[in-house]
Amino acid sequence: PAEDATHVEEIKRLLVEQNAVLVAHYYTDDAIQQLAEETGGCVADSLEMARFGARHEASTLVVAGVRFMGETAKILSPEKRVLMPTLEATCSLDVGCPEDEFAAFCDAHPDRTVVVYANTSAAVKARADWVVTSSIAVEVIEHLQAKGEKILWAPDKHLGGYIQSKTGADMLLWDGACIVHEEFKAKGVEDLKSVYPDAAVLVHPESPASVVSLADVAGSTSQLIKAAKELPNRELIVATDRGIFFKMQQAVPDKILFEAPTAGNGATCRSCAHCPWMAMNALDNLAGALREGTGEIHVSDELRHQALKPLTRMLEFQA
Ligand code: CIZ
Ligand code: SF4
Repeated sequence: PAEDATHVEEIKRLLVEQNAVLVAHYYTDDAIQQLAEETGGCVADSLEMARFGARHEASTLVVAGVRFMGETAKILSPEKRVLMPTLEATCSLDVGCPEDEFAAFCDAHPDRTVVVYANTSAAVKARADWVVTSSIAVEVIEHLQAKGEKILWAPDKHLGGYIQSKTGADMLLWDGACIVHEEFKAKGVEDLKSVYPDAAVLVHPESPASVVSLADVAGSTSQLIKAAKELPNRELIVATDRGIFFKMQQAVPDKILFEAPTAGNGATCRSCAHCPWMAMNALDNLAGALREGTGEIHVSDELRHQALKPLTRMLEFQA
């Protein structure tokens, strides 16, 4: 619509005027991902968003995603102004792991190395020995296991269980889940697979184990896009937020992508596999943030220093 075009022009102008760059997650709306691409920003998973933002010479980062992504950007780039289209965009993993309860859990298990998923608040990261994203979680846990360490893992129990099954590590799991991925149903994937027997199944490991067990490839968003390119299959059944289809279809224009069903009867639910918090990022509030300077992320110096340690471990481990 005309209104969108007006917002797009305004955002492009403000990005230049304010020496700002747009960093967007794969799960945001197509229009936002497209704008990030067109303006020299990036569309990525949370690890690459953080790296890109830290390396970029812009003085303002506009982070289209959810709260923890903005916080991570600020922790890694304290000298930059970090804006988000809305500060209301959170994550069920973050919400389900409050700092006080998490600290008590850690205190009760002092013999364990604390590894937290990136989808957590700065305060929870501050309590951790390691932060990981789903792209490198298995490798980090293998590394710790080789040193004989026992793990306390938070917050995603499905991802934790998946890593445990891959590595055999001793992991104590926090009871958290992603409300989007938890909805995928094995029965629905099996039914779809019976209609398209040659389709490969791609699953993000925030999904239940019964769904991951059907996967030809389980991995992070960036790993799933890579797999879509490398697999010979022409048809792909994809169990992750449908925002990923924008970049995945670009990567494999000739392949047919199916959303994995979120209902047991095999019917594809058009609205379930989309994160309600990612969906809060829109062209109008993005333009508003740049115009008014709203949605700025602040992290106290103390918290920043504490959270930087486990984040730096992650970045250095991968480098
Ligand atoms: O589910 C999410 O929020 C993911 C996959 C985040 C990320 O990019 O690691
Ligand atoms: Fe959190 Fe799930 Fe949304 Fe990702 S998709 S931000 S894990 S609720």
